[in-house]
Amino acid sequence: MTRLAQLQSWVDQVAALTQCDSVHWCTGTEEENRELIQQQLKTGGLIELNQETHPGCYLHRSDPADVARVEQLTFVCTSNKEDAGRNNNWMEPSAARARMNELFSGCMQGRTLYVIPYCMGPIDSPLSRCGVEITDSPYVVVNMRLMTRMGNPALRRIEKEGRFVRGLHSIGTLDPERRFIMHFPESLEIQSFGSGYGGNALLGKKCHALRIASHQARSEGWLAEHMLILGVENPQGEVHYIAAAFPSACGKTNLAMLIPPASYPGWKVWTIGDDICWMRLGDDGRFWAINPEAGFFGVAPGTSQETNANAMAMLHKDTIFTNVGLTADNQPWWEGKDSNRPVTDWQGRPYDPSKGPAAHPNSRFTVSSSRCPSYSEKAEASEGVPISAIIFGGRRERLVPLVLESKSWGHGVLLGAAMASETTAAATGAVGTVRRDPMAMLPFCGYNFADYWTHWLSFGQRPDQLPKIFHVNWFRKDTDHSFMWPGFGENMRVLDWIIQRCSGKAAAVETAIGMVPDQSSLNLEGLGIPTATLQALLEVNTKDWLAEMANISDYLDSYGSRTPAALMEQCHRVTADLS
Ligand code: OXD
Ligand code: MN
Repeated sequence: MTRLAQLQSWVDQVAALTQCDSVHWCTGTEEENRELIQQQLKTGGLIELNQETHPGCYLHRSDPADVARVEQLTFVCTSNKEDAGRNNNWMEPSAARARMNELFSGCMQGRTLYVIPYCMGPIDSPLSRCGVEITDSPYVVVNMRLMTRMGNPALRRIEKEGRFVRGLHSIGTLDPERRFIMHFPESLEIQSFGSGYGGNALLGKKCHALRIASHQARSEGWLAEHMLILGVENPQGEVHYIAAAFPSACGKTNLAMLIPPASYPGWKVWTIGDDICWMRLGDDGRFWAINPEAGFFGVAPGTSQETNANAMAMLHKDTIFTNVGLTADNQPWWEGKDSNRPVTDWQGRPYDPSKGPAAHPNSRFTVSSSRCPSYSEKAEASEGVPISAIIFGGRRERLVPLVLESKSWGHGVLLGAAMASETTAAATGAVGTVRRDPMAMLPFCGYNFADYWTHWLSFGQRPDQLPKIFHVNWFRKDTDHSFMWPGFGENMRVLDWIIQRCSGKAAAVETAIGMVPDQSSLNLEGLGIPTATLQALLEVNTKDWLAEMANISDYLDSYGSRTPAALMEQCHRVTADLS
């Protein structure tokens, strides 16, 4: 129940349409959470894990055909098709509504309808935005409680503001043929049917905090980005905040929780967020950023003591695992975790390596941010944190140097717009093919990319205080297909160079595609990396880059007349400098 008439009447309307058995308004309390977990243990929606080693931890096994985001079934429904852009699937809003109404009609018979009021961002922050998700999935409720500030405090803010994103979700019958994720950014609405997978079902995350929020951010003059936020503290206690965009499953969570190597005594990395960043220009001309989420929905495979000790420390308590394997003593297990042996795979079958991995490659953990040892108290600050540097990055086996600094804001926007990466298991479809993924927002930008680049360029007016923009590539391989850069904690060396560049300290060499480290300015102490490898990591191959720039130019041009001329000019300038 709420005293906000528009919210109450929407809930009543949805209850009538879906013919649910009962309506439950989520309060977000411990007691409610316990009850929902007990109920799912009874129905099999959750499986209890070893409570001695993993108190408060549970496993969810999804339908085997519902394990990732479905980009081909995700739509942005703007009244004008051009406003959605060729980066989105589009459906005319009234046609989309009619289609969804049919699917939602009677779909909650025999089920409880849960109303989840939530706030994206600290509850008292002017940068935060609220939403209400209606769902018939108790798994969604317990995950939303970890991922957002959910329940009574959010409802109070919604009642005060009177404005909220309306998200309607039903798992339906989980039939892939009857599955759609629809966004109506002009009316701040989301409708998702037929999937229980995180990115399709936890509507606060990709649907609200990226697709709807990016659209809203453009009209209100801010940015909603697919970026982690971290703080690097030096031994003098100064902290620089960095926001970094990488496509899904390229190590954002690991970078956000980086532990500096032994060669950085007294340094510390603080985690603000691992996936989404909302930022706006402050009166001081700097970007101030918040993490709209309150939890991590991280990829499990590959997470280990060596790759992410902070994550490992938070995953033995109060965590929901989705689609991981199990050991004989009922502990969660995934490829790369440790030397334990799984006995059951993610589908609950006896583990048989010839049938594939024990954990699904996109298996996940959901856990509250507060459980992370490196979580920064600044993540709760209503004003956010000031951003010194923005990093773009992709997974590229060849061509792209380890690190590159843009020559200007406009050039930095080009670095972001030209991003490309080899695809991963976070979305359905082929894995390992290179695709352009501007600002890592290809699956998430809620409007035409050409307008989005114009919006990014519009901030370039007061360049003195803006963050510097960089591009990194941790994933270069040599001719033997071995990684050339050690990655993980050693990425601290690149962060160090970036921060030094922001403070005007480290040296750099100017190339046509941007500034690269002078070989002596990158701290390689104790790394034992051969000089030839370092040279290869920083090399700019003119012939290959001319081909890359031609490809980038065609890509940007493919967005038609809305592509900003200033961006094409940046592209032509780099090409001319290479020639
Ligand atoms: C995610 C994704 O789940 O990007 O964060 O797919
Ligand atoms: Mn993501």
